[in-house]
Amino acid sequence: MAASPASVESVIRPLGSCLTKLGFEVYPLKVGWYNSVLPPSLHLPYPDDTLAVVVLSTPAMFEQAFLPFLEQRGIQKLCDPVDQCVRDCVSTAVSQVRVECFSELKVDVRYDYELLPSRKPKFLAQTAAHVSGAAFYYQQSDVTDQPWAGKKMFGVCIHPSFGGWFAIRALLVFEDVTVGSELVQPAPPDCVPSREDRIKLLEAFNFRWQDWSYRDTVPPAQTYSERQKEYFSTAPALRLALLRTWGLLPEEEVQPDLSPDEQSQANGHG
Ligand code: B12
Repeated sequence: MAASPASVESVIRPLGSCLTKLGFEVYPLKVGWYNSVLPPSLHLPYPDDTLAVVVLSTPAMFEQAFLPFLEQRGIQKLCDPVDQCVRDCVSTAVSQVRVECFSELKVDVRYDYELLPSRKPKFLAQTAAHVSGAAFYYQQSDVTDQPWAGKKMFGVCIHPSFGGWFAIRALLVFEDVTVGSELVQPAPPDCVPSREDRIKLLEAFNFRWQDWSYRDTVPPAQTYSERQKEYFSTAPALRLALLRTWGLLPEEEVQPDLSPDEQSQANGHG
């Protein structure tokens, strides 16, 4: 393989400095950490020592990035507004890395809502968060002597500072950046160590996710603001109307510019 054009530090520093002030967090990982827990059909098609970065949105993203984005940029009507904002922030940050680091840097950016032609997610966000050390992924298999008798329970990541008040937005693979021994895999903090609490968490996430209670599994340093809660508990189809009632979406700024691909990207994940 050709020599790396950039070091881990030279990528992470500009990426972090752009995204942190907008309410995101970035965590580096090696592709091999991710691939080693997944079947080949879900592997990222890069060598194990390739640098990747997982991007999380914290509660502050809504006020620090999303509301200003609505005021400063026109949004496309049928494309999810938060997804548009995240794309804008991530693209700007990647451009900054290219400016500071290496203009030809190849970056494969994968968003949480994107699917492969096989209809599988482009990356498994929770697995990426766990292997990078960002947030422990509590899965059904992490509960001994399960009470659910054959039922499939979806797993959930818990962040040590924000509990469940965050989302996993993107995975960036820096295709030509090779990581050496300077990056040691951190274990994600196990904030829900007991069997009883893990059962409560998985039941809250699977049976009552709309009441937000799973998000308070650990005392959070910050939660979503009332405005952000109202936004994410509004059905996606009604969110533009809500933004208009807040005076954040003047009619004339809405651009009805839709490709079928963009239309299919709308989702409700907050
Ligand atoms: C499809 C999807 C859904 C579907 C199906 C859910 C599911 N988990 O399959 C539906 C529509 C039901 C759904 C609902 C919700 N979702 Co959803 N969803 C997704 C999405 C897009 C893909 C998940 C997926 O298909 N995974 C595939 C399955 C097979 O993966 P898996 O079960 O993890 O299995 C793998 C691991 O076990 C791994 N593995 C094996 N061994 C080991 C060992 C270790 C150590 C590790 C780490 C991994 C590992 O291998 C398996 C694959 O072979 C993700 C975003 C993304 N791109 O990942 C969001 C995501 C999981 N959803 C999320 C949320 C919040 C929700 C909702 C609360 C909705 C909302 N409004 O926010 C609800 C709640 C769930 C419920 N009670 O219904 C968040 C979860 C955040 C968190 N804290 O964990 C995510 C990550 C989106 C985000 N942007 O943050 N969702």
